[in-house]
Amino acid sequence: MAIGETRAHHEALGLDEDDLRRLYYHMLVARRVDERSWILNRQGKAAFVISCQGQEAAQVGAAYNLRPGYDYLYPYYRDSGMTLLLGQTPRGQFLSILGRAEDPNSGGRQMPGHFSDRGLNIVTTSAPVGVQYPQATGTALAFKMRGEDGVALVCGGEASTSGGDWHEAMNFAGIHDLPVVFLIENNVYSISTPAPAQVAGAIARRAEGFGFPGYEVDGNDVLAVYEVAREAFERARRGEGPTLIEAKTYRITAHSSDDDDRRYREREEIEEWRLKDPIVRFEKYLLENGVLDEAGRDEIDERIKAEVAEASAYAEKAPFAEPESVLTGVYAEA
Ligand SMILES: Cc1ncc(C[n+]2csc(CCOP(=O)(O)OP(=O)(O)O)c2C)c(N)n1
Ligand SMILES: [Mg+2]
Repeated sequence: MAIGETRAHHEALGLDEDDLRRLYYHMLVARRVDERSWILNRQGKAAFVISCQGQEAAQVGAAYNLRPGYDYLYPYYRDSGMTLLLGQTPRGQFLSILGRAEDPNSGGRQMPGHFSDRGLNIVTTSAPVGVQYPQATGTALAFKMRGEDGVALVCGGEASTSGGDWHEAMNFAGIHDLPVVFLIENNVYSISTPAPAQVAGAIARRAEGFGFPGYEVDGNDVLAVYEVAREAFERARRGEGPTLIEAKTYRITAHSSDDDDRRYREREEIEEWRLKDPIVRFEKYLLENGVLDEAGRDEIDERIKAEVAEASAYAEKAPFAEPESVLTGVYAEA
């Protein structure tokens, strides 16, 4: 995929300046919510944090193709950039991270990162890595059987492609030409295991073995991801079947708030990737192409900071679930 650093790239994609500002805003809001979550963790308020940092372009670029509430999203635990773009809020994120009753995903019952929203067709993942793939494929089959043009977008890390569920879902989707887009966010690590010790060969090329196309894309270039994902969504809507996208990116933080990444990777490696930070890079594109000036950029940043501060303060004050409600949502109620 060519990397578009010229104005021609978004114009060729038919994106206007409002689209670009929306993409930028959602990448930045995801980053700022994430940063604030680590502070809450270090303050002893949030038990566990799992980050999207570094993967915002892959997430927002791909999810920009979804029609909220019509298409389905099967995200994985890092995909807050996607869920915020679809309409979840920073407030909801903090309510979830702090385990409050008002958490929109599960009322404070699930681990953070288990995004779920009926109205937005966001289906929660389960904790075992990779189980979302056959589920998304089933949704794609339902769309096809009903004659609807919906698409299921399903996401995971590179290590999830080592599991049987991924291969079975890919095979089934290929056989039945299902409208599903598989997005692999290859962030180089699976907790402490580097990608070469996890994956042999190129993930994108595996699609060929299942009878449909696979593309590798620079996952830190939001427009490049949007472009390749758009082709995949259009193909799915035309009834031509699935597509696999491998977005090459990098996990900037440790795996989660519970591991010390100094034990398995060099600081220099992180610094090298920070130079390719997807948000800095897109900001440069917007400034160079006159979509934003520095005042406009600062205005967005200030707005987000205020929104994040308000959302986090709100969640800190919000009540926990009543103990009596512990079984709510666990068993079907007559
Ligand atoms: C079946 C299964 N095995 C192991 C784990 C523990 N685990 C949780 S996340 C993770 C790493 C997954 O790496 P990757 O798919 O590359 O996603 P990333 O966290 O890098 O975004 C592992 C091994 C699990 N949850 N489920
Ligand atoms: Mg990974």
